[in-house]
Amino acid sequence: MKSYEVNFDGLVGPTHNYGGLSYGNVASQSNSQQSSNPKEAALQGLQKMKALMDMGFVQGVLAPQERPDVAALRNLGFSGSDAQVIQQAAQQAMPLLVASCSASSMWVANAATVSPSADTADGRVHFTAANLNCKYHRSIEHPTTSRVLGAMFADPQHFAHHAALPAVAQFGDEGAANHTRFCREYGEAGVEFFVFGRSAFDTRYPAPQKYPARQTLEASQAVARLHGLKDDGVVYGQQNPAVIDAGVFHNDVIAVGNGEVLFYHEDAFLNTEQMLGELQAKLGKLGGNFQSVCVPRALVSVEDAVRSYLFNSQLLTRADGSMLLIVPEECRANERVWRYLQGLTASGGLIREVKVFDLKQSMQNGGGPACLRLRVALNETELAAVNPGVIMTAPLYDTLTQWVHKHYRDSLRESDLADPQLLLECRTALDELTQILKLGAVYPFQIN
Ligand code: SUG
Repeated sequence: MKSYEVNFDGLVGPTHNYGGLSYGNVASQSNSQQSSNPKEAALQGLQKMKALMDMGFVQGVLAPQERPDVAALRNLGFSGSDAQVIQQAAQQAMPLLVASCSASSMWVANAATVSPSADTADGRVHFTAANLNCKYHRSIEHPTTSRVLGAMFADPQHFAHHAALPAVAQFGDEGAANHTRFCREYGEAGVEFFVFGRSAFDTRYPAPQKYPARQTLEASQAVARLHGLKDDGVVYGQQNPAVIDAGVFHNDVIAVGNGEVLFYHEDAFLNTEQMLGELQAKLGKLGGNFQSVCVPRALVSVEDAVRSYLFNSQLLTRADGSMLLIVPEECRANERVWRYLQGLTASGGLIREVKVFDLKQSMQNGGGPACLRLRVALNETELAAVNPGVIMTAPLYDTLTQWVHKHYRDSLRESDLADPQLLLECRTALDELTQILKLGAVYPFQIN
């Protein structure tokens, strides 16, 4: 049976802004308080989706969340009408209003961890929503994420959904950003590679000194158990704590994998040789041939990797079996990274082509091409069971583009977040969106 890796990209929400909310994420911190352009952000994302669809890849779309999150503000003690809740928060606790307005759900690589049916004990595709416990503004995403994923992958015969792990730091889980799957064909059993930043219970594992390690080993192990993965189909690897302290807050900022290939930076992991050996042995048992492409620090420093987001790229298999790398414009702007990429494609190796996308609005908050997509490997039957409203087509692209032009502002600053009109604009836009994507009622304002 034919199988696909479908990229579901997060549609940027109408409140996209630069809140400086993510300690340890260099871009988020350094662009704090800049004026954002939500319309441009959403259009940049849509253009990437359209380009991949035009290249022949199956592309999906994942809806943004209701922001400002008035219910979250009510949980923190603000009361009255929705407009009063926002007004009180603006007067008494602006950081909480900013957090409740973040459009961070666009980075859907953090929405969930997904295991394809070929890997799981019950032969269904499993999803565990990420608790995103490290940052308050992200920790409020998972209830709506679960509803949206439930509306997209609704058929219980093919899809199993797990609630987010317990909301404590010991089970900090950031989803697919720290999860990669290696396989021969997407529909065949593969090896799922979970990368963690620290252990919550075992002091033998080192931890970063400066910035938080967002993913724990225990969270990754719990997800593997929930999904019914076999020990032979799982490898755990630890991120090098030094790179977390250099701004690598998720593993997808320093490594990316696809098919049988891992593309990574020399400094990305601890015990790299042992880990690569395990990946090779386990994929080998499944008949696969694990291959790795290491980028040496002598050619690209960790700092250049973080600045350019070289590894936050999408590594895609083309029809002829060769690979294509989708990178952000910032890679072309960095002389050393661009030279490396030109050498890489000219070398006749696995990665033959590089395509550049302008995703500046998202990049300024630390979200590159790979952050914006959630990969779901599906066989033909499963693909047919996905809600067809969320699969990108030329008419859907046109409809979504018009929808963005109709509803989005082209400038947003912190002071605009207190405008009660913004809430109404967002709800009107999202209500229309649920009809366009045929999601049913998924937002708090539609349910309560
Ligand atoms: O969680 N930035 C996100 C970026 C997530 C990137 N995702 C992956 N690497 N997969 C984060 O740090 C910044 C929001 C702000 O500052 O306004 C933010 O949440």
